[in-house]
Amino acid sequence: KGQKPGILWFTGLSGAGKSTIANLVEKKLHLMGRHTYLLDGDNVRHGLNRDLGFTDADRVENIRRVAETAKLFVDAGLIVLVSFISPFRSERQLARDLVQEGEFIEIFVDTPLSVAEERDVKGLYKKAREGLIKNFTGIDSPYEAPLSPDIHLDTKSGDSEALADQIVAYLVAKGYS
Ligand code: GGZ
Repeated sequence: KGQKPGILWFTGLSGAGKSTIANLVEKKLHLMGRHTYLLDGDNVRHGLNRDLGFTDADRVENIRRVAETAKLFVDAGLIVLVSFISPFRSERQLARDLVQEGEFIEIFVDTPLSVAEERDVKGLYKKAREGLIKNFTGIDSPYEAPLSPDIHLDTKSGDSEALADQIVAYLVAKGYS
């Protein structure tokens, strides 16, 4: 059985659905007998990166540390799922350059701002529009969409299961089974 390690790097706006899809993919990988680890704001921004906020400089450092951490898990042989906005192309490229070619899979969770803002599950967009949250991605802080992601997810259907299946199919085709 193959145990190829790698990084599944989810990028997209707040509320795009990154974490929902990443969690579903992780479950499917477990059923396939793969050892995984999920890095996201919940387990990183409250611990390792609790000194960082949302200025450009802090986001750069957030993603740099996350990328280095993901590389350590790859060294340990795991499939790492990384779920952060990761708004800057240059930092996503740095993350890619830390591992072997083919071990970094960039997944663009392409939910338009209008859709994420309309859903506003956590009410953060409303707060950002009211000026209660500064430097909010898509409002007053930039998001640089991937130009050539390895996987481009169209979330219009809202079918997270199908999107997770799309990622697993890609992995199987690349020898990750
Ligand atoms: C963007 C913010 C901000 C600002 C708090 N801008 O939807 P969420 O709540 O759960 O996910 C968002 C999360 C983004 O953190 P990341 O570590 O992924 O960002 S980055 O990769 O840019 O470093 C959102 C919440 O934190 N949040 N303030 N100003 N998102």
